[in-house]
Parts: sequence; C-alpha cells; structure tokens
Amino acid sequence: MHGYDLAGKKVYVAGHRGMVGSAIVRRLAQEDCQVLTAGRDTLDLLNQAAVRAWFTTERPDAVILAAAKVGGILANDTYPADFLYDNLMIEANVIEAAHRTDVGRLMFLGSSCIYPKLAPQPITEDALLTGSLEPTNEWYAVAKIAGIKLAQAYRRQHGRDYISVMPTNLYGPGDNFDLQGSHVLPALIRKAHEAKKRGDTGLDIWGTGTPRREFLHVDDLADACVFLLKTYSGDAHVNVGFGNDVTILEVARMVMEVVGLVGEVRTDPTKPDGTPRKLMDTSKLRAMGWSPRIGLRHGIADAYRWFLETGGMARGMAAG
Ligand code: GFB
Repeated sequence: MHGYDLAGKKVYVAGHRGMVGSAIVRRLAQEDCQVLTAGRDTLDLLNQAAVRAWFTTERPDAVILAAAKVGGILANDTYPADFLYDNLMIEANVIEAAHRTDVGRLMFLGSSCIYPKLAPQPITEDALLTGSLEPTNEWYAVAKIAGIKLAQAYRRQHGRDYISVMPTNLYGPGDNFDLQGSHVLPALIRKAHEAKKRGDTGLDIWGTGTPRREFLHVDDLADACVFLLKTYSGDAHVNVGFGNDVTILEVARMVMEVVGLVGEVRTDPTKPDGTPRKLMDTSKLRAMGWSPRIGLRHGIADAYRWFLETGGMARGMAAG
C-alpha cells in the first residue's frame, strides 16, 4: 500500500466553503496536519496569476481540489459555458500552480457524470470515454474528464503523485438549497419543508420520478478522500459511491417521511429526467479497505437538521 504521511504537512483544501471542501476540512481536523484555505475574496481560482502567486507564497505540501462550479440538472443545462469554462480554469490553474511550486501530492475531485449516459451498471472506472455523455451535463462532465487527464498528464510527464477521485451524487450539511440551482435531495428537503409549513399535502418533483440515483453523505466522501490521500497512488481514478441506488420517487417519499409531510408525490414530465441511472461500481475502493457508514435515511435526517439550523444559507464553491 502506498503511504502518504499527513503528519506535519500543509494541506491546501481548495473550495473549503462548499459542501465537499468544508466536510474535508472537518475530517482533516482529525489528522496531524495543517489545513490551508483561501476564500474567494482573497484568491480567485479563475485568475491564473493570482493562483500562482498564492502557491508561491503559501507553499502547500499537498492539495485537495474540491473547488468547482456545481449545480443540479437545471443549472447544468442552463449555464453550459459557465460549467465548462469555470471548471477548466480552476483545474488548470490549480494543477499547474501546484506543479510549478513543487507540490508533491494532489487529489482532484470529479463526478460520476464523467461516464457515458448508457454505461453498463454498476459503472466501473474503465467505462470512462467509452460512449456519449448525458446531454444535460456534458459540459461539466467534459471539464471533469479534462481534470482527470490533467492529473494523469502531470503524473506521466513530470512524475507528480497526483490522483483523481470520482464521487457519486452527494448530499449533506453545507449543500446548496436554492431550488433553481441545487441537486435533487436539497431541493426536495426544502420543498417538503415549505409545503408542510404552508399546511399543504403532497410533494412536487421534476421529471417522471423513475431515474435511479446513488446518494453518498458528504462526511463519508470526506473520509474516503482522506483515506485515499494517505493510501492510494495511481494513474487510474477511483470511484467513491454508496453501493446501491434508489428511484427519485423513493427518495421523495423518504424525504417526506423525514420532514413529516403527508400526501402523494406529484411528477412533472415536462422537466428533464437526465441520465436513467448512474450507480458506481466501488469494488476497487472496497478492496482497498474503505466503505461508507451513513445510510440514506439517517443522512437525509442529518441534512434536514442542518437545513433547519441554518436555513440552508451557507454556500461557496464545492465539488460534486
Ligand atoms: O440531482 P439532480 O439535479 O442531478 O437531479 P443529476 C436528479 C434527478 O432528480 C433528475 C430529479 O431526474 C431530476 O429530474 N428531480 C426531481 C429533481 N425533482 C427535482 C428537483 O426539485 N430538483 C432537482 N435538481 N432535481 C447532476 C449533474 O445530474 O448530478 C451534475 O447535472 C452532477 O453535473 C450531479 O454530476 C452529481 O443527478 O441528474
């Protein structure tokens, strides 16, 4: 097993205000390392010169690249240029600056949408680039595929120990609860909560409710990232998933139970379904000795608790 000792290291978490980055910062608090962060006000990751200058001054030993422009199916479909350009720039700027300042270890976070729309399920790592992408998020997917390739290219050309991790659909504290921009789980939590407050019954969802999705709590993802940072080195990216999936109808009913909203789930087939299914094959990661701990119902309750405490207002840049 590859061993990367975090003790005494300066670890830069890019995207620490987002759901993923903030979970990674929480998890790194258990390690004997120094965590570096830089808010958007001090470091604009779209600005190449600023990124290079920051790395030259701060000199991290390791980088976890959890900064990205992210969003749900509608945001991806509506802002293709932003999703492609912002993500390409962030990845290219951070990875090149890391290399130039001799950062020995870097982890790039991608997404399960890098895989072909109709990939055989569960999706193994080697399904990458074997077929056409899901059109609602191909822009984001192309940027994330470029990130994997950047990490591989610096590994090949410069001998850098840079790796990539592909999480499935994520949720949890720190999520984006904005109905136009969010992923399905936070959207359903907010809608169910507001419907209950109004005294309504039933929950309105987008699409047919038949697509299947795999959901992983962000604290499980953060734990997997630290595990892989300490133990994995290789050209190939690693899937991080929960191991099973549910239909959107099923997840809607679960959210209603957690929130305490009664009534039927009402579908809206005029809204996009996206890819029919994207369950990841996580046998590679499980064989290394890691598996998730937070079940979906418990995880939804945790996300709802955070939503009630904060009003769902904390938001920065996150991976996913
Ligand atoms: O989570 P989501 O936006 O993204 O949608 P994807 C998942 C499914 O939930 C789709 C349905 O079939 C949606 O139609 N859905 C039902 C809803 N009700 C709602 C709702 O109120 N809001 C939302 N957002 N969806 C994203 C990609 O795809 O997954 C990103 O666009 C990224 O690039 C992310 O990869 C993980 O799972 O379809």
